[in-house]
Amino acid sequence: MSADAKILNAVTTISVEGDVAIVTLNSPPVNALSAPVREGLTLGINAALADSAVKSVVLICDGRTFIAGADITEFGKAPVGPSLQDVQNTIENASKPVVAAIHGTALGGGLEVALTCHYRVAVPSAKCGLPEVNLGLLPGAGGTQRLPRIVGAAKALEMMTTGQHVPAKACLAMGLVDELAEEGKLRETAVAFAKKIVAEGRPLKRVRDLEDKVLADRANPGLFAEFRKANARKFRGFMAPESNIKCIEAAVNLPFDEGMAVERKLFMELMTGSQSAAQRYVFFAERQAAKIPDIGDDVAILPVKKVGVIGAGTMGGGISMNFLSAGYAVTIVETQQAALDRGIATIRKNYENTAKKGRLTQADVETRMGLLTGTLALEDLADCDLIIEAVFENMEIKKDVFGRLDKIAKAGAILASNTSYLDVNEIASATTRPESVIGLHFFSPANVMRLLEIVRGAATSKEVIATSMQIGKKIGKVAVLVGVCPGFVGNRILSQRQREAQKLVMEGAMPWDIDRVLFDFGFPMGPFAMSDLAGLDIGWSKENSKSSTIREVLCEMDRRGQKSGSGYYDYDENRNAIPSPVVEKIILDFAAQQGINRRDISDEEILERCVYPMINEGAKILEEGMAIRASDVDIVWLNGYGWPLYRGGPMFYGDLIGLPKVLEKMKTFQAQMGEEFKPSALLERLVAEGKSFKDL
Ligand code: 3H9
Repeated sequence: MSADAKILNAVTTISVEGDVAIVTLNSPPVNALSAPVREGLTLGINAALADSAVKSVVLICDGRTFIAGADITEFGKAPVGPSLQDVQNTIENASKPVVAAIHGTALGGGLEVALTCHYRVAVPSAKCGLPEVNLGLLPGAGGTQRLPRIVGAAKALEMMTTGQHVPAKACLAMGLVDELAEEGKLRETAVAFAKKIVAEGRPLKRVRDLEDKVLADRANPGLFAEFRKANARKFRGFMAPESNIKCIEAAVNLPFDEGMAVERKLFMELMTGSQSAAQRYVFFAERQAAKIPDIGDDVAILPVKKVGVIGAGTMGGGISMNFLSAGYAVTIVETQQAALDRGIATIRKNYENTAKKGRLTQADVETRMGLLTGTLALEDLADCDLIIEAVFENMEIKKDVFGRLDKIAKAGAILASNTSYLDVNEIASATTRPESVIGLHFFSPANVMRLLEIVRGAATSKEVIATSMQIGKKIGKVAVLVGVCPGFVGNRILSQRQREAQKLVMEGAMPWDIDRVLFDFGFPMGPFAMSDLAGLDIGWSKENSKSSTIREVLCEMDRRGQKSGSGYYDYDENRNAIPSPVVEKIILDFAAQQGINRRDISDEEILERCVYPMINEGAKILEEGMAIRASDVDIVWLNGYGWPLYRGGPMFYGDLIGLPKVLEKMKTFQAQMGEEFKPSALLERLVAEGKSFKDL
């Protein structure tokens, strides 16, 4: 705050430099448009207009960012203070030019405020975006009508349906920003710019009055149909992208005020719907997952520079790529030279494929590969700060590796297992330093999937946990802390769904019925299509195969999934899955052999049988303290297993449909089919108390 600044309210000051008034907002953490910020903006602009010595106004923010949007925590509550629209009208209709000075991010309502300013100046590191779509919304403060008027429909479609944060340079190129300031010199540049436009007598440029871009778009009616078609798969199930598109269509085809009415109507529809509620919940849930109640900021973070990875297979290679991409030196260990060479070649090939798509430069590829060392000697991991084991999923092998690591690794090194199922405490018992042992469960493909389950052993130290959480963030993962139990959170819940899917197939459904129901629910694919993709022969061997399950029979017939051309499905030359009469016959034969009277199974039953036991298992996980909070379970399923974002995760979904309904169905299934459906004590308790998971 400059010395002569006048305080307008708790978050706003105004100062005058020459004939430029500078209105500064300071509302940490992200200057969101809360009631005090809206009030401060109104006071600031009005004070500047009332001061006859002032000829122009700069709107700037203190702290890490320009206004990052509406205050999401206010959504659904009774409105307080001036409305955002009133604030925007005050700015846009001001008789003196208002310049937005942007650093950090101008997002959502923040960019919409900047769009009511007459000009925009930004530092190169700044980014602008309308990310409402990611909250299941659309920009509801005129952004849908103003953005197309300034950048055209094509760019608006891209920005608003992806929510991307566009760098200032690109904003300058598309006219969204009028001038770039040197980094660190935003305030003086914006003030100089404001003086310049006054001196040059430039008009008060109101974006709402711009017409040339939308007129040009009106001449291209195919634009919207093509965009919808090109993105149909990506937008499947989501309501917000289509509503955003409709608003941009309105901007192109209707006068401003009519377009605003369309925006308002569609915004309210989304805002009151369950999809946006789910997506807003996920926004906070992701941030919440990073917070561990018994680990405060005072816990020391261990220095990690060098990473060792044991195993150069698909998993070890993918794990290594995460670290190489984030700039860590990685040593990867294999037992055979050929396997090591193959692993390293695959890493290079993956990077080169990314480079071919233009998402990396060849120099980036070389930098990353330059950080990688391959070796056959475990001893070469002696100077690593973090060692991740990704060997075969077998307790004896893992214990042997950890026993050897214990003798090799330097004191204080973090020893991590990528086990997806095994007991991390037992693995730790093979060392003399269980406090340094932790589970880091990556999901395949490990260089792509966002989820990282961090498994806290009984003795794992707080420093090791805090460091692992931070590393997860650095390598771009969503890290969730879980406890030691078979399958941890993700696979433990998955096993419920898999069990029911297999049972349903015997009872009367076909794999494609189950896949269709789960696909329609919003999963990218159902369990059988997934098995075909992953390969039915994972963990299968010819010698031990006894035709005792459908999967074994399929593998014995060399129907091992997509890679062998058939599995649960047949595949055409374009890899389209086709229900297989062969598989149908195998299933019917199996059922007949077991004396099962097959019956018609409704889609509703398929969904309830697959999903309710997952919710129930999530409740057991919470009751046992294997996850810190219900939303952590949801984050696992959203980021590791393709749970549809707009349904918020299994626990959110349970709350949405109502826990009494889930409990009642579980009891009915229990009576019909046995103890696999026994309701968890937590579920019973919550229902008895009239509560839901969100109340925990
Ligand atoms: C909108 O604008 C609707 C309008 O069109 C229509 C209105 C009528 N509100 O992410 P971080 C909190 S919709 C409230 O860790 P970073 C966040 O929870 C909005 N709180 O920091 C966290 O709290 P805590 C459109 C918010 O540096 C803290 O700030 N805008 C909001 O990694 C730090 O956040 C968006 O969707 C908010 N809007 O990233 C932008 N934003 O410390 C959403 C953040 O207690 N925000 N918080 O956990 C972001 O994308 C990132 O926060 C940002 C900073 C990039 C800004």
